[in-house]
Amino acid sequence: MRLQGVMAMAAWLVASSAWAGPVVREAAGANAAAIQAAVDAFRADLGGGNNGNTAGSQFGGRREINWDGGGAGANVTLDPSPMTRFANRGATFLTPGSGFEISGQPSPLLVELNPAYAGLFAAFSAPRIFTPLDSNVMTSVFHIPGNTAVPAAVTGFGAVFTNVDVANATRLRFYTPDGTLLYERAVPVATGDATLSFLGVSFNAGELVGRVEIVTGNVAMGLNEKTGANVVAMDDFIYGEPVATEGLTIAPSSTRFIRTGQFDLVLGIGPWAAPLVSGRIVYDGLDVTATLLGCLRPGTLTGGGVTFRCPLPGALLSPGDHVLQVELGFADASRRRTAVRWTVLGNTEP
Ligand SMILES: [Ca+2]
Repeated sequence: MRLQGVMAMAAWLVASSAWAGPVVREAAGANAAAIQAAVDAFRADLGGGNNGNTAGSQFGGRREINWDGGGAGANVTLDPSPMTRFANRGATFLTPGSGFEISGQPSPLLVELNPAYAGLFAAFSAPRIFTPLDSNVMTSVFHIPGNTAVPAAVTGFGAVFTNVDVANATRLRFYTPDGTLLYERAVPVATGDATLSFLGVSFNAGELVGRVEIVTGNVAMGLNEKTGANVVAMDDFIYGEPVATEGLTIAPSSTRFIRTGQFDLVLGIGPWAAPLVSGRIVYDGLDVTATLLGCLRPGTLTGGGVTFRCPLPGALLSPGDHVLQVELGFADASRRRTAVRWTVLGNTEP
């Protein structure tokens, strides 16, 4: 039985094509119309509707933040880091700076930070925009909507930027749930003032994003723009529905390795409240659940959870990038999902 499982796995490990990679939607230009099609294409890539402020992880769809609550009459809104104002949409924001600002009265486009910013920024969704303060770096971490205690992951993230003048400075960095850099890309430039840029990246081979790092321009807000200095603000955030990663681990974790001998694929599932009713395992975009069920053996109980182990010949992993995602469903309709990205440098020793 186990041998059959390993033989079947040999077929899918070798047959799987290379990592499908990211799906990139990007655009830049003088106004909202210049990026609207890219924004809409990214929403379509994520699939489903906008889940708004609905508590709990929904099946499919996305979340959005346009910063426009309170409308044109709202005053400047300041938040500390971590910023949990949008915890009900499953995202919390961190910065090494002093906090965050959502623009508002007396000057809706951040002009109160520096009078020289008059005419520099534009909103994609009017009237309010967003920035970290005293830093041009921030991070978005994901959790179950309405519950910051349960970490989660998404299938994609995108943001609107305004005044991206300098190439390669403004960037998005996507990290796996276990903390490895999955993908990085610069936001496209639109020369001139009050321009808009959009970058949205989703993943279609099972990759998951536990954290996104955002770099806006090359100086913190408040400084003057001068030769070589580029101040960039943000508008709409759009991201896939956060699904819990809690208590779910895959070993080997995301890493680069040279695989030579036999290795154990180990799935760890922490304690759960309701019976496990479904499971799905995806390798490089292919459903390999049936194959793995023929190989996985229950292992040691760990603090109320359980591990499953499948011994594999290491030579089966072909060189290149590979993604393994595990998703579990429970009788209380909750889900857990996580994924690793393995970069195999070679399958033979010199
Ligand atoms: Ca807005």
